[in-house]
Amino acid sequence: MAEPSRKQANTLPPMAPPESTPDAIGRDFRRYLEYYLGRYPGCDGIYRFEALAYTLRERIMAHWRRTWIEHKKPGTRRAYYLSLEYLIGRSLGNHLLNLELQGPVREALEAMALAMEEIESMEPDAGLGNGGLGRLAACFLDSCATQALPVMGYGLRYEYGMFRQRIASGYQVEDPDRWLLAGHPWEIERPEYKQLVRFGGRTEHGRDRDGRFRVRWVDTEDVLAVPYDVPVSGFGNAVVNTLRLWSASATDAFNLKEFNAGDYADSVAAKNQAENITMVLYPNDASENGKELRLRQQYFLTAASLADVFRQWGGRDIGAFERENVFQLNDTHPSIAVAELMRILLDERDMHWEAAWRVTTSCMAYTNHTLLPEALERWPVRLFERLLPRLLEIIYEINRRFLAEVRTRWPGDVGRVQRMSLIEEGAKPQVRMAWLAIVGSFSVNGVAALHSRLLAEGLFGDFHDLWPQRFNNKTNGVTPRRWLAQANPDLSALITATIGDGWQKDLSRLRQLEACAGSGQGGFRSRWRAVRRANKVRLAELVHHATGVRFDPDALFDVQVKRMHEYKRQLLNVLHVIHLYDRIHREGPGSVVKRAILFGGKAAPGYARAKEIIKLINNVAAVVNADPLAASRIAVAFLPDYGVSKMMRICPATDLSVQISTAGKEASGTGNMKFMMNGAVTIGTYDGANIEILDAVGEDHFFLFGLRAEEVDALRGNYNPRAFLEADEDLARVLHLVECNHFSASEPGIFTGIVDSLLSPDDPWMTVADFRAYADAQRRVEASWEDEDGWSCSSILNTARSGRFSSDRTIAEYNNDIWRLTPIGT
Ligand code: 26W
Repeated sequence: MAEPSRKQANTLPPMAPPESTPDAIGRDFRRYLEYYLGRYPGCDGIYRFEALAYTLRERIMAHWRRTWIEHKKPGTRRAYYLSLEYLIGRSLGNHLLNLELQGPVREALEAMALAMEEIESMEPDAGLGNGGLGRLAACFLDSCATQALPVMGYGLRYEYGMFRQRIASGYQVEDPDRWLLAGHPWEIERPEYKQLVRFGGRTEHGRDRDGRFRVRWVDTEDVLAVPYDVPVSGFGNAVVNTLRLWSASATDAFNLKEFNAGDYADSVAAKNQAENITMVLYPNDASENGKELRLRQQYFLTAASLADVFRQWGGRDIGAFERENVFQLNDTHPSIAVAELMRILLDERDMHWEAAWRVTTSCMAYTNHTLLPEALERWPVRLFERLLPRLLEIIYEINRRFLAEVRTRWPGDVGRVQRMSLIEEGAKPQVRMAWLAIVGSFSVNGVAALHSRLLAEGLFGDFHDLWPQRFNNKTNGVTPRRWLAQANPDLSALITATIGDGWQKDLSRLRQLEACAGSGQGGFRSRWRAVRRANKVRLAELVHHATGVRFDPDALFDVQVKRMHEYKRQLLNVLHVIHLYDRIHREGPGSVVKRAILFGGKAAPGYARAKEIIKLINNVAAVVNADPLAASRIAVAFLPDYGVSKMMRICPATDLSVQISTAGKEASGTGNMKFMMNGAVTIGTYDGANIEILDAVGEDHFFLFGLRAEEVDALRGNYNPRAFLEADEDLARVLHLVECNHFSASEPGIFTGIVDSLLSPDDPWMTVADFRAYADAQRRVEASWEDEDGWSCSSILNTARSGRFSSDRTIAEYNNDIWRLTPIGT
């Protein structure tokens, strides 16, 4: 009689968390270290990290269970964030902050002569994402938990995260990131909730006993999806939400076959193919590569997650499903969810098309993260047919009905029907995933005001004509817990001492710092400077350790860190560095301010031009740093392996945040917000969220330059970079230095491709067109920097006015306009 006793056991309340006195924490830490891990306090640091993580996890568990019980209460509406990427970084310090355990843990460790920061630094970054989109997902989870919203994240548990970047002879080299090897103490495997995901096979059409049309998807190759749960703690509210990551595992059918000696090798190969699905994160940022394995990943995440939601829904009335469930699609990567939800409702829940479509389009919401055409996902119909035959049938039917609607609205407009079709016709027909996401969603949003406007006017214009009310903007944000409280503890302490606690949960309170920006504020500005200088010393140590380049903490720290991409225009930045070098030689070292220029970012392994740009940065750095005259004023470094943890050291130490994308290309940017929050001043184009940052801080505290999006568009077609070259001697000298191999003496000609691209009338990024404006804006930076108090005032005002860029504000907007969830426990 297992069942009754299990039921009874289920009614037992969760255990209370263990005590959190320094004594209790110290005891548990040693218990884990010595009894569980079999190590001693003087062991390798990674085990001290693990023991501390387990000690903390025990203190999370009861909150986690309580939160779960709240989520499961009947009638609770929940949201699911579907994302192929979560760039979480380290978790230990974040949980310590959120659980308010920094004090007792530090004390417990000090009693053993151990340093908390040292242990924190042992944790490997969970690099399950590429860049902005993945980090945004992580910030959003933090804000959802902090606002006690019943939101669950679904993602993939990649064995290999984002590759590690090394620099050898100036070139990027990629090493695999086997982040799980060191152990992942935060996750809990839940094989009891595994799901079967089907691929391949064929469909059978027929009628059931009641004469209803039925489709069966048969002869499939199945893969198991095993969930691993990762806790997401809220700040100071005892809420712990769940990030559920799926891992692919072969079914028992494969395992049985292994015993069959005859085709042992084949069956192991098949098993490997199944388990390959979650082996590696695709390192492409902003260009799709159409690989079959990637589509498998997308369907695997989507199917497993939807199946998990329906497992929890159980036999309840499907009519209530749309009231209690909403899915947020993080870009088109999981947009097959539209067709998969239809498949479940039609084939497994016996619904009619119209009712199923109503449910689907009431549950799905889609966020777009890029306007770049090369990033728009399209999958060959042939591939879909082979891999997901039932889903392709459903997409065809969605399209048939949708196009009928378009024809009714615009009779005879054949062009429009072709443009809006979910299927792009041609020699190789393709499924347009963004169109599928729009047609299947009740909400479509961009991630900054300009981006959302450009979507509605351009890329999604036809759809905006049809359904204007579907479109909305949700300007991105970043979590102030990680990006200010945790990354910049000294500045946080100064802020708290000045305006009190509470800003961590209500960042708009930072506005109270405005009063301290002016003179005569009891030395606030000099305390502000002292904290920032200490941060710069720490960053200089990191840079020196990693690159050998010495940064003077009194220099202007001029920083551009982000994925390497032509549209982000690291090239424009290098051209300016060369211009400074040239100025020092022409006008003398006194003509420029002391600057430390930092670059960092990974290039997609297949993106040759981005890799050449890394090489150029490194070569320019080598020449400048080795030149005594130049090195007396400027230092240049490329910091390898830029990621979340590095950014936590970089943004508190940055004076000048470089955000110089070609206008109209950067959907939002989120690094720009982290810098602003920490008191950096931005030099930037009128693009993405820069526009809103400028609006918040005011033009006196932001260095704006360059072409606007409309001007970039207007210039296209008659862009003549050589004319800019002829009109600008500074620019001509800079390009000449590159061309004449001044930075590539031992490898002549390696930068010819870069120079040609800059001088091509077809250069989509129009780098040369913005050179003069950028150099002039940097002159204004120099003048401002020389006024120490004026600069500090701008720095303080940037922090003070950054409240709007908290992801708490963003999530509140998602909740008010899209999700409509009620916080738990209220
Ligand atoms: C299919 C390959 C692929 C992979 C990733 C295409 C596109 C992407 C992402 C859209 C790239 C990305 O991370 N976009 C960034 O999203 C951030 C969060 O919204 C924005 O702040 C950045 O501006 C945007 O580039």
